[in-house]
Amino acid sequence: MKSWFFIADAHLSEDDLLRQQKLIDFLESNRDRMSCLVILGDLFDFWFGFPDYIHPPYRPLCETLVSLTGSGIRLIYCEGNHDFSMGPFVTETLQGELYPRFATLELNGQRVWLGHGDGVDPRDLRYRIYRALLKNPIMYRLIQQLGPRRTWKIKEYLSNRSWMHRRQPMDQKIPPDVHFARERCRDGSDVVILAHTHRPAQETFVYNGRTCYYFNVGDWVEHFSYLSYSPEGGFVLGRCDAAMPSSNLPETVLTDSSGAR
Ligand SMILES: [Mn+2]
Repeated sequence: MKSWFFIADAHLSEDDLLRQQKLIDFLESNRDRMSCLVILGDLFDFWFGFPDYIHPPYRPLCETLVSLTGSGIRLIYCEGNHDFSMGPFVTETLQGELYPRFATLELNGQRVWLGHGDGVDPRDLRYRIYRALLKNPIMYRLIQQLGPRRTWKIKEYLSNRSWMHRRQPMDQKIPPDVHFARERCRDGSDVVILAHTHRPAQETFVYNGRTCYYFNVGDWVEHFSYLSYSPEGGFVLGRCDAAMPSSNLPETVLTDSSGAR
């Protein structure tokens, strides 16, 4: 039986050609045993969807994704906090399924809750306001008017705002993402899969004799981690150990390991 693969938070930008190639190599090397690819947001450091426009530095990975779905692999994309208006790019160009907030689906009899994992802390009011202001149809229409060139210029401004990089406080007994996952399990989910913290993680809870799991898929900035699922092997967190493709291009790796982006 083929496997599901879950990845997130590559935050690829114009300078990250080697990391982009490493992700392409990873996807290609697993293509034959992949039935579904789930991307839990922030694949690129900034995305705003324009009709028929793909930011040129992002094209190699986009071509790989098109080729995966073209060969019958299912693609699911949950938007992250760096993804805006992904609509037709995911559903038409990539032929995938888009979930702007979260997805629930059935996987081999288990109820799975999927989401990027931003906004899991109900006390983070500043982030909630930012999200409501930026991620809405009126703002999307205004940005559409600007066109790709001007929008990518303001990207630098946006991605340097602190609220784009809300960090999870580490001093809490139970981190907000774990607390959130436990609540979803209490609501009936068997498995909760998030990203956004950039830290691969795994927790097991038991509710009324029902064993529930929380996985954080980690990132492709520092950990090069992923989650896979097969009916025989269940859920397994993994890391891509392949070396970065060699090139004369300077390598740009973001090194912030302290929290979410
Ligand atoms: Mn994020």
